[in-house]
Amino acid sequence: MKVSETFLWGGATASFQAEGGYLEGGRGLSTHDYETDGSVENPRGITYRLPDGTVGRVKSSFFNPEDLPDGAEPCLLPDCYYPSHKAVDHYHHWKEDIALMAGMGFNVYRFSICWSRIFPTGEEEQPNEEGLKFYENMIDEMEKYGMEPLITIHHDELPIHLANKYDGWSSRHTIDCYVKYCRTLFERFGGRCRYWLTFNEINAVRGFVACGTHKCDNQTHYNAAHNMFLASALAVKLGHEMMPGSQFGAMYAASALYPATCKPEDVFRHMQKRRETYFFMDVMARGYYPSYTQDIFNRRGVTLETQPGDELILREGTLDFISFSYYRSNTISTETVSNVISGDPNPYLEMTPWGWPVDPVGLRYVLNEFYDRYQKPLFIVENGLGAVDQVEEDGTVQDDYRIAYLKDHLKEMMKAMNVDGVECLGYTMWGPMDLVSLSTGEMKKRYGFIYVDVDDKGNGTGKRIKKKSYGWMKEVIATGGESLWRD
Ligand code: BGP
Repeated sequence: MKVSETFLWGGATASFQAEGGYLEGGRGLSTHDYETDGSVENPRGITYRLPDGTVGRVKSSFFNPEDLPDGAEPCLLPDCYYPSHKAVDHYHHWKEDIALMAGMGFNVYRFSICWSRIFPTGEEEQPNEEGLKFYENMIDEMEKYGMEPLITIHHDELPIHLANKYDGWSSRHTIDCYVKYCRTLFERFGGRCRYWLTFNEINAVRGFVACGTHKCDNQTHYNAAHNMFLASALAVKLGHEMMPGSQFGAMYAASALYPATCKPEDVFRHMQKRRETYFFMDVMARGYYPSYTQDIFNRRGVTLETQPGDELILREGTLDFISFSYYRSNTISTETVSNVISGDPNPYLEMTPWGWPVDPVGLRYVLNEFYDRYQKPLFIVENGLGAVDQVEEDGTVQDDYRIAYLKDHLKEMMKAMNVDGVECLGYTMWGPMDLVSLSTGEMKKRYGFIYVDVDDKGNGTGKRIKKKSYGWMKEVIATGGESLWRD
């Protein structure tokens, strides 16, 4: 089996997990800049992170000046490490990182633009030229290697000013600021970027850092989601007008969902859970709220705040393709209390060190399910294994476990394309160079083909080292995936 020559092979990153340089180039502060590594307790006891027992959990976030101890300045707490401030310093290493990616044969690089680099508070009339130039330089460099950009406009972060002043996506004002931001990006990069993602993991984002909302209840969450749907639809419409031929997707956190047993109640519960999570993509891909919406809102006590004209906006800005992240599957029963992202274990599957079930067949399953459901091209924009890597005495990193994970997943992707007839535009592996974990803020949860010498507290040289998987992936790309089937 082989993929076509136009298939897009690459990697994906997010600005707050890779860039650092949080006070450089005229950048404003963003919601993630307030996340600590958990060494200081939040006086309100607010926790955004993973449940107890998760390795390396980050415990607290100072997101609001009133949460800070007396006299302390946001982002300047002594003895406290903020992972996004430095991350893996992609802000200064971008040339080297792009060259390393090109060395593997990537023809696409998915990265997110940091909104507060372009509009430091979100409300300026004019964009920050230094911020635009930073991304323009990256795109220039990528073009030299024949690597095209896949831009995530909003990857789980927004200017802190919009969060604190307007409660982020709770407010319709944030929609206007987002559309202005999009217009600026389309004007500047329009001719050079075919593929755009309006939002990252739309079904999983909620709460302060991702949505800028100070409350996390269902009412706030669904209202914020509605505003994001409108913002996405307006961006798609504007993008199509300004950039003929451009293609828009939004990103969905996919996990294959299975009923835990064949007990009819478990199967029915599983169907409800699927709808709760598909809901987000259904609205954005089809342009209207699905018939089962009211059932979800009734069960969750939500009354959506809409305005006349919203329906038309949603209808006019539907997505061109469906992109998603895939890391794991999940089982659902009437006993399931956790959400579908942090989910229940599956006795048939092994887990990663961070407790995520490894399920390559689940990738083929979701590819088929999405294609059946939406009949639009798909794009796998995140997949990979977070693992602890060891630099050997000879300076190598022997990450055979990562090779095994990727090999199994890529083979299932190819089966979905070649056997099942699914149209898949490309595959961007999460974190081609190691970066900060979203869920735990750690560096030791590494995904990359390229090791980055930075530890959980930001110490290290920042040196990049090719892991064993680097050469392996290069071969996969060069052979269009044929090498996966050799043995
Ligand atoms: C997705 C996010 C990414 C990324 C990835 C891996 O949810 O879109 O930003 O981080 O998950 O998750 P983690 O970093 O928690 O291992």
